[in-house]
Amino acid sequence: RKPVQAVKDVVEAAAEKVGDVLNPEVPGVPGSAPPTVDEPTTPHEPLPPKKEQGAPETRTPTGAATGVPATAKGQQGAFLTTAQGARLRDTDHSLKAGPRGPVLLQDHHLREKITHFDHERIPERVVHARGAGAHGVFVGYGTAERVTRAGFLAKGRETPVFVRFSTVLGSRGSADTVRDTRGFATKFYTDEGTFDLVANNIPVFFIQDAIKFPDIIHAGKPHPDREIPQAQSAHDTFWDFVSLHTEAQHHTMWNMSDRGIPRSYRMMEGFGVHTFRLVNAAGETALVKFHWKPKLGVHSLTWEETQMLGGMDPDFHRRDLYDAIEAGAFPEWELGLQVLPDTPEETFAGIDLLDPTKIVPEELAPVQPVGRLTLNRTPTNFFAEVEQVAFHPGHLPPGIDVTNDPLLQGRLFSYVDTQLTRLGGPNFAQIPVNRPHAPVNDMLRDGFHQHAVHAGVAPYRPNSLDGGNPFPAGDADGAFVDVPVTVAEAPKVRANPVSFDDHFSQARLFWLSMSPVEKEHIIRAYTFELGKCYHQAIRERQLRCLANIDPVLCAEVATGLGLPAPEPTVPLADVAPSPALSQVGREWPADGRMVGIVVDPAAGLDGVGQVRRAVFAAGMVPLLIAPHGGTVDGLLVQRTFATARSVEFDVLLLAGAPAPAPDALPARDAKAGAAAPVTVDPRVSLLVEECWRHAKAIGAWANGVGVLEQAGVAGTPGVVSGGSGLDVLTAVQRLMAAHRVWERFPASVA
Ligand code: HDE
Repeated sequence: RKPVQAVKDVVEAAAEKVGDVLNPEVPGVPGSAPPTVDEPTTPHEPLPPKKEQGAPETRTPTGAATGVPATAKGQQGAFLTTAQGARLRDTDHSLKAGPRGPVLLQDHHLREKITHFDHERIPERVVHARGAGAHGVFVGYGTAERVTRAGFLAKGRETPVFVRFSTVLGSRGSADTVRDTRGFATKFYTDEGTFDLVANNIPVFFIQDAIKFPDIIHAGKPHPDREIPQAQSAHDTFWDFVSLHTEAQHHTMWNMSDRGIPRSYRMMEGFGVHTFRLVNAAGETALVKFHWKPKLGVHSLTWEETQMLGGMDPDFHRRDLYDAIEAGAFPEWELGLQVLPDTPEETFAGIDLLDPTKIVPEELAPVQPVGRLTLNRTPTNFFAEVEQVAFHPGHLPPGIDVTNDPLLQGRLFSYVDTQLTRLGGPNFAQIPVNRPHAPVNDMLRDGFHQHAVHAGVAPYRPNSLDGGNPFPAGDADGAFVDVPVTVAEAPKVRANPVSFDDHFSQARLFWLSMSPVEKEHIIRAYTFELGKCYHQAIRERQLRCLANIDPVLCAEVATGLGLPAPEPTVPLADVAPSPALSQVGREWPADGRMVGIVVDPAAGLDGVGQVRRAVFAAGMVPLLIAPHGGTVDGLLVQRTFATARSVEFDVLLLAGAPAPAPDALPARDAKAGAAAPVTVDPRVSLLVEECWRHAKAIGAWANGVGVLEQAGVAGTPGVVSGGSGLDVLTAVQRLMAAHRVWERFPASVA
């Protein structure tokens, strides 16, 4: 039995008993309530670490041998000390010449405390500043042995990992649900050295050569004069650049699609973007594209949900990730490989594999699963782990090598370079979260923030004084393999291969692969974003790009902008759609989804306890919504009508029809002076209206059915009522497999 599964079982068992894993403070249930916090008058032991948060690589070592008590965590202990360990008598008053006198320069504690505080911030990442991370484990399937010697892919091999998800454009405090590309960077602590798969949730990039990176980022970041807008692409400089720099059109199309607004980090694909080269034990090579496939499927928010969340819960994705992990609904992905023959041309089915603006459709080269990633532990300290983690596409284990993709080549320089500023020197690999789990025996010495105490006198090779150590490894010792590819004899130029000039065919392929509702969303996104530009010339130029992608898309966006649709300037590409690119039309497990359950204490909670247990058993998370906090019929209330908002739930169940509370906002009907009496609390009606508008499944039983009537949604697609609570849940679960009730969205294009 895998430890991950065991943990999940324990959490689920506790959930059964406790009734709610997200709010474990149920009085009287052993282990559910957090330890009581003593009054802060006498020294006492610190609170124990949270369950399942033992991270050997990030903690102060503990145990008898070290003399550090098991409860020690970072700098904690019973008594406050200075940074040098001297116990302090007072940390609330500066040392002064009398109670009304000036502060004395000799107050070393004041100066230490303030000085350290003054330097608490480090520069945020120049891109991908906003992110969230978690620990987990990767288990290989053994299916990749034929193509790579990388040991962590061996059957059953478990490798600890740390993953950081991010948005690209916003600063550290920006909202999670903005329209943007998402980062999906994974650090595999393999026993052959760290492997960083620094991926995105979009398989192509804006540019083909790293030298353009400052250009696209300067264009996407806030305008230099007013520093707005934050974390947005809906502005002039972004569209100015992408309309002039047409190789960006494919990536931009993905951003304008539902992929740009994921429902959750747990429901995103990941892509290595570049083609990498694999080498097996026999020295044979293959080209490869890396894919992460989420167990829960690929799902998105609606545009209106993202807007609402920006205000109501800017931390939505971060919270979603941590809540899911702490609830035991561990997010999972399969790592998959598209294996492509390593030919001298480095092309596949006419697609240039060195061009990072191109995908290889899965229908042409299937994604073959080689292992499973499970995230099962939240960080202990956000700064220490998530902020200080340092990824680098050049951190590769033996068996994986780079190609000449000019975007990848530039990245190989950039990632170390940026850490020198961000983490303050060359020793960032010694920061706990960055420490390899493979033994390190380098000859790198000194520098800022050197934590190692290197023994020996000869950090150079060859030497005789340290016994000749360290020795270079050979093939038999698992040395890294630089695949000896032939470098073509060619003139030194600043130029791209001609194949890189095709900027529109795959944007068209993506567009043609979308379902009508997804096409509608793309049209609306372009119309919104271009509508936010101030300069007409930029809108017109982008319409000319769209004309080269698809005339229907172009015409629809032009209509929305009130502009004429231009004619294409290049022939439309003759491409076959790739159904794998669509998010609509498949079925997925509903695990880890949030199920809001509205109850009416006045009418009793008949059947609600049973439904909650069934929701847990199905791996989902129930949240009870009641007029007030506390408990209702012994069940814990997680959300009140004041704190619940539809955007938090994937599905809404109505077990009652609570009457309007005296403090409720006036209902629409009341404002309009309509004759129909308002019998349901308007905040509940609003929940229903919003869930309906966002095409979420809605179910009601008992009195709850009355709410559907009041909201005018009874009998419409995706709204289930009648029978017992369990019958309704079963019907709703069936609907959830498609993620949304797609037919509720209007679609003007075929
Ligand atoms: Fe990055 N990128 N990038 N990038 N990137 C960074 O490194 C860069 C690119 C990606 O959670 C920076 O440590 C260049 C593609 C992720 O810590 C920086 C180019 C892909 C993250 C950098 C690219 C990515 C970064 C900023 C063009 C998808 C967040 C802070 C050649 C395959 C990692 C840092 C984390 C972060 C440079 C393009 C993914 C400046 C020069 C393509 C997920 O080094």
